[in-house]
Amino acid sequence: MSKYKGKKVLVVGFGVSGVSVAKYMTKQGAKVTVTDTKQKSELTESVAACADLKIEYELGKHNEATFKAAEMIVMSPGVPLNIKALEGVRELGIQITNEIDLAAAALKEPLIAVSGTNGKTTTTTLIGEMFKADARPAYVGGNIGKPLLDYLTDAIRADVVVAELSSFQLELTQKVVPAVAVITNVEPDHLDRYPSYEAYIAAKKRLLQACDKNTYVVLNYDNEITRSFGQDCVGRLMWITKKNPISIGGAFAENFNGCYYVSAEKKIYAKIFGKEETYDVSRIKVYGEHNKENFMAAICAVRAMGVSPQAIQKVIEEFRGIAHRLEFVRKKDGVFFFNDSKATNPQSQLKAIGAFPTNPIILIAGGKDKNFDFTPLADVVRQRCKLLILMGEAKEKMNRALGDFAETYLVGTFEEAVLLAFQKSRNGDIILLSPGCSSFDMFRNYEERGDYFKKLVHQL
Ligand code: UMA
Repeated sequence: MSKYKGKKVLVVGFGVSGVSVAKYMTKQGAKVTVTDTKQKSELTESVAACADLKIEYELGKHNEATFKAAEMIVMSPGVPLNIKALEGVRELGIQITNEIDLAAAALKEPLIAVSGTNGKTTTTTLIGEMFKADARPAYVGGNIGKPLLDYLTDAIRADVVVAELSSFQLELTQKVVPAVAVITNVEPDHLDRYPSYEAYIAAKKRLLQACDKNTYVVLNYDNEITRSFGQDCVGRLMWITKKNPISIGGAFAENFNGCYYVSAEKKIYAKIFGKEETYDVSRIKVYGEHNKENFMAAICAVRAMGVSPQAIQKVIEEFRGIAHRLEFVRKKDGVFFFNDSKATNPQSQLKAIGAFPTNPIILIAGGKDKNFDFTPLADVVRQRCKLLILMGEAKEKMNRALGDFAETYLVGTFEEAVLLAFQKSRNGDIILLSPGCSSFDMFRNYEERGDYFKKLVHQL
């Protein structure tokens, strides 16, 4: 019998994650109540997805009494933990958890957990593809958009579960003990949710703290924060770096375990627990040098789990990237359009601009500000962007930080931004949507923003 049978479970937030929890918990025999600050009329998709389930609804508000009456509260990642209704709940001893932790507690298969500020979706996808190329089924979910609990509710069978985990999802995890943990990098993000950058780093570090001595831990040596995480790693550490370990020297070079990339040779060298291999990355089809880091992280993760080097090489040559991440949309009148809607922080924008070292760039940016400092972009904007087109809530702030470094236009609508970019473009230019902000001021999510951009571009 399920330990949740008859339990009063409150699901907070009724988006993708909340729906998944509601389905799982009703199947387990729990008494499920769903609360969301949105009205029922704004939640039609979620309500329809759960139409057959016996659920109580409290919509349009979060009622403190409902929180206090619950025996277990399951938070959606987008709901901050400082909402008023949660005050005083902990003292009552009510368990507060999330979808990821519920899944981790019930999973029988090894879990490969991937976090980091940038590159985690690509790395997660690559890991899944590498397993697939080795004829080993993998379930790929988490922050990538497919809830982990669906794997259990739908009784899917796979050899491994690969989960992209955001800092929001890690805030409440207790039961996650990954077989492999990857942290791609940590850079400023979500500063609207966290009181400080340190608090955001601490949330990311929870993945490291979840590891035990058997966990393979993959960290990026070239990122200051993840490099420092190495000191606190209790698991089997593997590094990724774009430097030759010999140039770093000392014990690091002697005991090197992981992957390093040699740009002049276009090769990734892997030294993984005594096994040495070389991967040729001269024919990869995705834009941007930063992708080498994603490939290295994925190679470490899957080699730790025994995926064959042949399967890995096949994916290196065939992988075409993920939607909304430096995605090539179209070439029109000699102008190239790229959709990088997934770039929701300035570091990610830097990588996007850096992916095009020669052609002039018309950058479309802006959206909902997450309390970022955009001044670190000034240099690349000056060097690489011939035009800046700014929109959304953050446009004035971005203009103050970057407007002096390229010809800049502030526009009112997304349509205007795309049209103006095209009017101002010439043969050989790159029109790049890389917002550096979240999309919530104008869209439901970055996917909707990217899809709309692609639609407008195809209409030109
Ligand atoms: N809500 C409340 N009370 C609040 C705040 C929000 O009830 O105080 C409600 C909203 O009205 C809405 C619901 O919560 O109906 C939305 O919940 P959510 O924001 O957790 O979104 P989900 O649809 O459940 O999707 C979540 C993740 N979203 C966020 O973390 C913001 C998805 O990551 C994830 O794919 C999905 O669970 C499955 O795991 C998206 C994301 O933007 C892609 N992630 C951030 C990022 O990558 O930067 C972290």
